[in-house]
Amino acid sequence: MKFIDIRSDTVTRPSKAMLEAIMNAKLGDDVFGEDPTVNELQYKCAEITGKEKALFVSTGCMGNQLAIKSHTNPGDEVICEMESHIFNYETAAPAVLSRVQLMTISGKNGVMDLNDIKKFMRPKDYYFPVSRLICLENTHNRAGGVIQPIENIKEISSFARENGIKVHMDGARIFNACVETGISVKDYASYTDSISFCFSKGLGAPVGSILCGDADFIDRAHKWRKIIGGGMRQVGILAAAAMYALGNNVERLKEDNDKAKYFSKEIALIDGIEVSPENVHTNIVIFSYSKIPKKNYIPLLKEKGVLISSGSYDLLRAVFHLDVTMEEVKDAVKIMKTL
Ligand code: TLP
Repeated sequence: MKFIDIRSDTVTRPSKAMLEAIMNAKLGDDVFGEDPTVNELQYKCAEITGKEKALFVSTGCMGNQLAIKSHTNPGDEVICEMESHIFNYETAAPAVLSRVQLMTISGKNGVMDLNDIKKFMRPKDYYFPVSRLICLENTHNRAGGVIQPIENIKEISSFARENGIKVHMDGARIFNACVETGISVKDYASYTDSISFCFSKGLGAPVGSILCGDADFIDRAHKWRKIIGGGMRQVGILAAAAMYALGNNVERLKEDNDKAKYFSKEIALIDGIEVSPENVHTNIVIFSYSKIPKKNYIPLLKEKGVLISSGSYDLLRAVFHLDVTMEEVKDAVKIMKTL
């Protein structure tokens, strides 16, 4: 059976054209800094984000964790949103790798209020940890692909700058926000000290993420990447897929956002489904279903050929990407309506 797989935008397979780009990649040993395709990708991403340097990393988690490691000292505190990926899905890596403490702030639909950040900032006294870094997630995964409002980012950023605090943006799906708002990655990144984004989600590459920031920061991250065993050799084969993705798969993300919006409006009509189509900004739909418990509903849909994922708590999640057509989205809706 061919499944309609809307568990995540990480499930995409490289297209034929992407595989050709991989086949034709010029390669070298990246631990010696000699892989021309990796170097090209890193230059390009530094340019896209308006940062001095970029570092190709294997995963979004690695990008976030190297950012935390390179911005902080052990014993510091890192402010992030309660539902953020860094807090929920990165296996307590900030505690393990950076030996920092996370201060989580409950946002509204994933968006932290500056007043809350101010409230939870540590006063400067020796018995408090140092509030060192604020992490923003754009788009916000568990909130359902919510775009961080630019005004809010600006406010948080200027407060952080006034107080000597660094800002990192987990921009795993930043391009899904850009195609929707018309705001460039460079604009978003101008309010942050570092930004990471993924090639292996909506952009359709099989592996890879990038971390961007100033030269000193990236040099530190480079060293830490080696320490944790993330130095890769002829990794231009992956960088080539990422280059292809940047050249061909950015603008089309709008289609994925549109599929999610269509899906949310249609399933909103199903008795028992609770979803807020007005909160579907990009390619993720978070919803709940009161008629069938989630532990039964997910396998039941699978039997009918639709794969969705479990969201947080009692919630369900569907994510739209380049390997699911609008026809398949319509079919998924039909199946859900008949159930
Ligand atoms: N998200 C995955 C799962 O880990 C939940 C998904 O299916 O959505 N930041 C954000 C906002 C993410 O959503 C993810 C992955 C990451 C970082 C980590 O990326 P990877 O999986 O490449 O380490």
